Amino acid sequence: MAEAAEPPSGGVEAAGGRIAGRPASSLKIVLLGPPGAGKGTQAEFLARTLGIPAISTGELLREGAKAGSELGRRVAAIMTSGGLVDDATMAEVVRERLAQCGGGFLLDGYPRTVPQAETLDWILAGKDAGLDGVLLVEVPEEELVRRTLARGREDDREDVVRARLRVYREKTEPLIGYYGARRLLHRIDGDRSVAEVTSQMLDALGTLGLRS
Ligand code: B4P
Repeated sequence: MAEAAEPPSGGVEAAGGRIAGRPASSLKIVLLGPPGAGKGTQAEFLARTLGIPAISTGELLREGAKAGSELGRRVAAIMTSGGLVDDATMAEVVRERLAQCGGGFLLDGYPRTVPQAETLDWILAGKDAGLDGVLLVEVPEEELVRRTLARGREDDREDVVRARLRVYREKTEPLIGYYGARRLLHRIDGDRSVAEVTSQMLDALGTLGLRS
């Protein structure tokens, strides 16, 4: 079982630095992984380090639900039951948010289905850009259940967490093959301390472009 700890601050590129010969601020990264894998935890630190915005679709939906917006009212029940919000709604949410990004970004929690990945490819093609890498955070199921129950969000009840894991296996896991075939996938052992997971991610980002 991994212990949460402060991420490393030494030896990493500062915002405005370069990664694999490119300005870190131009990187377009996706964080993929099951619920509770630590995507949000890592996204915050990585985004700050690279100088790019972290875009969490879960957070955008929760904000909408809290504010009682039309979108929020539509998605609140789906989220509390552990289901996925429909692809068309998510396309709208992500297209709007990405339109505000000039350079790079870190997407946390999107895409979660193959149609969402196709939508993202389509949005990026319109910007004459493509993804630089996909970091897949892998954690054993019992540790995921332990972490999410300890987190205690509204959708972190055991029955809901198990339902979300089933949805992940059925709808999101196919993305491993989708991005693997495009040589974008980097596997990260998420069952380590927060700092160790961050280090693996920075190492993986340092190899971007070396495999093509
Ligand atoms: P999200 O908000 O994306 O939440 P998550 O996947 O559950 O969590 P995450 O992996 O970010 O884990 P965290 O860092 O918090 O999704 C929520 C819901 O929104 C979805 O179920 C769905 O309904 C909807 N949704 C979102 N995007 C969608 C999309 N694209 N399509 C359709 N629906 C969508 O870490 C978890 C806990 O572990 C924390 O308490 C943390 O402190 C701890 N932790 C983290 N790293 C650790 C480590 N290394 N060791 C020990 N503990 C650690």
